[in-house]
Amino acid sequence: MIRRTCILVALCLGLTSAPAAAHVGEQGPISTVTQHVGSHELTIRFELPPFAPGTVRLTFDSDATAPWAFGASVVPYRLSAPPTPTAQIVLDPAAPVTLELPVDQPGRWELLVATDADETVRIPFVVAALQFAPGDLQLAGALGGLVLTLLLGMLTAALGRSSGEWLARLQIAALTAVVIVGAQQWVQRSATAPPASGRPHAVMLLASEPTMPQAGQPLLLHLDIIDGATGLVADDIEIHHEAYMHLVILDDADQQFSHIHPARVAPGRYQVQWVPPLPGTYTLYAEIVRHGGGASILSQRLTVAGTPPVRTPPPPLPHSTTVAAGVQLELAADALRHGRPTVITVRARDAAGVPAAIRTWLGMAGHLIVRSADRQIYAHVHAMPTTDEPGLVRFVYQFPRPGEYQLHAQLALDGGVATIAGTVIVPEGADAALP
Ligand SMILES: [Cu+2]
Repeated sequence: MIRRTCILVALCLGLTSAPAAAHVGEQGPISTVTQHVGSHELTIRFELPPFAPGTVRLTFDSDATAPWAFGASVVPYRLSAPPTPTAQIVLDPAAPVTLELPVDQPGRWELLVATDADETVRIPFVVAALQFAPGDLQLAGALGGLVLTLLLGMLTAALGRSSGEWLARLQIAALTAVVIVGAQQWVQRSATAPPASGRPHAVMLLASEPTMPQAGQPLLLHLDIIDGATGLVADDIEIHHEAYMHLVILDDADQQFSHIHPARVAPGRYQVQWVPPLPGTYTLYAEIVRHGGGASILSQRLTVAGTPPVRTPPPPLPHSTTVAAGVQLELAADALRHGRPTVITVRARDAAGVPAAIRTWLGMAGHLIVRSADRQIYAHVHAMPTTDEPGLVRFVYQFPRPGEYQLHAQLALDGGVATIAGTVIVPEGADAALP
């Protein structure tokens, strides 16, 4: 009889079990996004409610060295900005501000950040709906049944009565149901997500204000991301390494390097203010990740009026330089060989020679940009996750072929982000040593 009960319970549960829910690529309940707004880098940490209605907790921080005021509002996706922002924020240097804003319905929303410069940045986020999967209800029902039958058993024992075989059968059935539904839930939740289907290539359109850039004059760069297959704006750019877009700008003379994060101002549209320091031709490398796709780098060229300087690549490795707060950085590489992994290191020491504290920036200890002198090869390398030495950051990169490369390594110190640049010549032959 008991065996029949168990089989019956198992069959009923098997017939009504639900398929595993598909995972959607949202940014998650807690995320951080960094964008350049006006002339400042603004970092916003999102803490989303588990469901709506609820409140979004936002923490703002910036690299501004003077108090900076802006407005913040949350609106349903693509709705216009309210006439006056919901909250006015004044950010003092090194003093993050936390704010809670209500969201009354599930779905897609946007955080609007409005600055004095008449610029509104829009950052989308998704608030989940409160819902139970059929498996959750089954599990709750089975657990409820088990608790009820156990209570009944205790009650009848307390009254000194015999519960008979029927209660034992009920308890076994409830226990069987809990085990089966629990196992189904575990299998469904631990199942790996199906492989991403990928996305067509994207195209980046570049426009500038003014249209004829001048050295030393502020320039507003407009970067539109277009789906390569349909020509529609690509509004599926995901936050990766705490930004929508990592924009690296290098000039042909190998004298200039910028790493900035354009702000999202409309679906598929990003903008950033930048001051070209010198005349000449620059390459803009925009790194993005589309939902369901991997990282891709889109590039564009930009010419700044005037006579370009003579090409002057940074010094050869190993190379040391002193940055903010007297910290000395040293950029070095082990044996340089093409087609094999090379370890590139940055060592940071304070003025007394003590290893300097290295902070996490954009989700990791350091970033390395590698570009070949002929501009055919470009790479964005991330620091190794762990290091056994304080004040040391390691990168591993495999130079694909011999030749000259320029390296720009960046890490965050207590005084801000520091950059060190150097040049390496990767020789012919597999085992050639550092020159
Ligand atoms: Cu970046």
